[in-house]
Amino acid sequence: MDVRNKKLTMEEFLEERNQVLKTWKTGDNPLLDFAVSIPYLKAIPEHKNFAIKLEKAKGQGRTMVQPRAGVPVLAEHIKLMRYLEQSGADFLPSTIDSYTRQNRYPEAEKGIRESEALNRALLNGFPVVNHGVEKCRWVMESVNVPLQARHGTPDARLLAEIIHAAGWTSNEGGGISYNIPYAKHVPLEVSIRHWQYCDRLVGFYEENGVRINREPYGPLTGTIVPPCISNTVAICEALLAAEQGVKSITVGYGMGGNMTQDVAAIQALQGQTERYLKKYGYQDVVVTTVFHQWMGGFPQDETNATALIAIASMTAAMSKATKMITKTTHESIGIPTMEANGEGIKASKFVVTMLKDQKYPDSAKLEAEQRQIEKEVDALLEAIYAVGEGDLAQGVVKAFAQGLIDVPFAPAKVNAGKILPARDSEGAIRILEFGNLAFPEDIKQFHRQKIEDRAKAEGRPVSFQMTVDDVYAVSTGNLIGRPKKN
Ligand code: 8ZB
Repeated sequence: MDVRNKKLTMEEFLEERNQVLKTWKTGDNPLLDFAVSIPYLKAIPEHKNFAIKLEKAKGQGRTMVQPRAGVPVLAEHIKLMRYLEQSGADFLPSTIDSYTRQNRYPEAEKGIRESEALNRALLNGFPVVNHGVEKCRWVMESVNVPLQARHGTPDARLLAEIIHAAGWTSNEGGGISYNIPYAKHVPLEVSIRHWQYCDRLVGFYEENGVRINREPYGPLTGTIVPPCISNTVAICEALLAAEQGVKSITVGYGMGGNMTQDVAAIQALQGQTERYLKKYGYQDVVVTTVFHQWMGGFPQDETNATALIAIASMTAAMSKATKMITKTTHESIGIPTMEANGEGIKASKFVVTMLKDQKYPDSAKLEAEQRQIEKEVDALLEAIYAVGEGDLAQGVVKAFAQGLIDVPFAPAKVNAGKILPARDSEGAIRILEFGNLAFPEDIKQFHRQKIEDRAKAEGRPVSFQMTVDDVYAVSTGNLIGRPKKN
């Protein structure tokens, strides 16, 4: 498959749509006719529209709070959504189960039936495709805040059709961010092409006066990902989405733990995404940001976990991220109970509300960190466009194949997996092994120096052991994986 960063024509889109809607029985539903879905979406009040509410939050400089949550049985899912809204969620998710993410609808069907029979959740999310448009509408009509699908699906075309027709005004994901961390064998050109369809669908709704938000998945593997890597992927997905007509894009970033680097990363992400969109001719896109509370291993102790949630909330609020995705005290165990999820929202919202009028102060150090990230992102994007001979989609495919851009700890075969991150002596995430990453020598030198300084402070050589120690550090209450002193 040859993928180009070019808007699908209406003919291409509609022809493909005919096929997509046939891939599972719930795709054959009159509610999926645009003549039905467009008026339905237009009638949704503004406070339940994801794009509009985000834009408002951006204008106010407020950080909105959103959990992750999803259970297989409809009535239970609605109860969960209502409870989380009551707990203070500004936006609601519906986390989709893993079978749906893999397009394994017969197994999802079985999971729903067994969950109903045993009165116990046997799927790890809400299977939207099997439930179909009508039931997804009920979910939306049962709450008073905007709804979004959150998943990890390389081919989310039918999923996107169903959720948007049901009035869910945001979809998370992207051709890179829902492939590299989530799949092993899906070619990048295939997932990019499928997400072009999802974006084209949103573009079509936008052309018809319906606002719909799209959110590339920022944290990637969630495991000490250097900000330049995740920001570059987010900007690529923003550009790919904008080409298909998307007008509301939320770029994301997963907390690293060094507060200066985290604030710098969010600020760089906001500004650089806007600049690149303008540079490539997309003038009227509203860009917002989402900060993900710590995505790596969590402490088991629930009080420690709450403390980590509070630090994350502080960083998000001070960075002025538009939205924050919350964690819970159950993170180290698995999917949280409804109650634990609500507590995570409450703790998070308490902190962002306390800090709503404060901003992380400008300083030479913050400025330097932001410039560093921007310089690295510029280098990576330049390499991507160069190898794609000006075409972003081609560039992304080839850049991953050559390791010019590389995501640490990712399962996908199409990812080189040669870079190794490690923290510096202040806990900022740097790069220890570059693989074939498209960095010029001066940037590499900066990273080497930072990690050498740490090594010296710890009295040990620079090595892969640092990376290993850093992966586990936060779960033990440390940011940096220092060797134990005896
Ligand atoms: C990449 C996202 C991982 C995070 C949470 C995990 C983890 C996954 C559900 C969920 C509540 C669900 N997560 N599925 N949280 N309900 N069905 O996503 O716990 O934090």
